[in-house]
Amino acid sequence: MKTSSKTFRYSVGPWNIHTGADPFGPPIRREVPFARKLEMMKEIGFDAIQLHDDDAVPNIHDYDDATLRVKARELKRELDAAGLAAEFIAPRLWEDARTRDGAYTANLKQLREYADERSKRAIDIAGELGTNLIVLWLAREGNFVPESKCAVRSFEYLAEAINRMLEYNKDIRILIEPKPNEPVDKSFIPTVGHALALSHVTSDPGRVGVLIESAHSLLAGIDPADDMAFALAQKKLWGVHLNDQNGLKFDQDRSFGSVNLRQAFNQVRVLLDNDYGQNGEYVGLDVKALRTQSDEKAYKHLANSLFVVERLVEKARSLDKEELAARRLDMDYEELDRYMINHLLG
Ligand code: GLO
Ligand code: MG
Repeated sequence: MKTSSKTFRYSVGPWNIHTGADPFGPPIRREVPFARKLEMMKEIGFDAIQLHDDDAVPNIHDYDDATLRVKARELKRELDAAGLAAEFIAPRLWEDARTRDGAYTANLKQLREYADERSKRAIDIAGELGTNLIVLWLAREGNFVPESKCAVRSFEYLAEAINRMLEYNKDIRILIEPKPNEPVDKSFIPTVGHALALSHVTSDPGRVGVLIESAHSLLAGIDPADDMAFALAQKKLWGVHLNDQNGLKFDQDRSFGSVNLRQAFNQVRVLLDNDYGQNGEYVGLDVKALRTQSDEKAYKHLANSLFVVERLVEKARSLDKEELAARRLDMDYEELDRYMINHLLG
């Protein structure tokens, strides 16, 4: 189900093609080799790949700085050959034992130093891959035990860590990807509002924006389209992770539009109406295949999500703008609702 003439440029992460393991069950599909993932992504219609630092250079701790750069350059050649750009690098600050108490907000100084070092390496890798975008999903920056960390000091730690990254490389831009919970219970940066407040206390707010994931907004009880609008109004929406989510549960990363099509429509509409993508931004997906999918069918969530975005673009373009304007003036929002539902059903 390949989409030919696309409106947006699309990106996806290698973790979105996965073995189906979850906290309650082991892998049920074969691991797909990285090169095959690239091939599949290109075939489905993606333009770029999102990478964690150790997706780019596996066993990242085995190399000195110079070898790390050599490894990253090898990947750059592989991506060029596959016809895929690198959208961003995200330091994976949640798997290593040294990040078990958070990374930038860990209580122990040597653990915070590890987070700094790891972030610098991610920045070096990004440079070699031809991207200046660094995504910070602040996975474990929060608490389970409220008295375990000083929340005020933690906010300062986050700003200081971002400042050190901005100072380390003057070209990078940082995209904070907020999420209210999971794996941590209570995150210090749960929403887009918090992320932008953090941006404003850094040394260079012009270089710190956000990446909004639909499911993360939903987990915070916020409409993702409104979150996107809020960031767009401030020219801070530099990335999105489109997916879907059924209520306030665990992070489901469902295929885009599979739970709430009208909500999905409004995300596409707000992106389209505000020229998202005109400065090179990608429409990123962060979706997982259902555990029931077989090896051969474990790519459909990617193709389907991309297809749904493009179908919703068509729906947004064919909206009767005069009808919308008239209903806003006469405030007949019941009629507007009927029109919208009928339009989406049609
Ligand atoms: C998890 C996040 C995660 C990030 C990725 C890139 O909930 O959505 O998938 O998007 O690590 O930062
Ligand atoms: Mg995400």
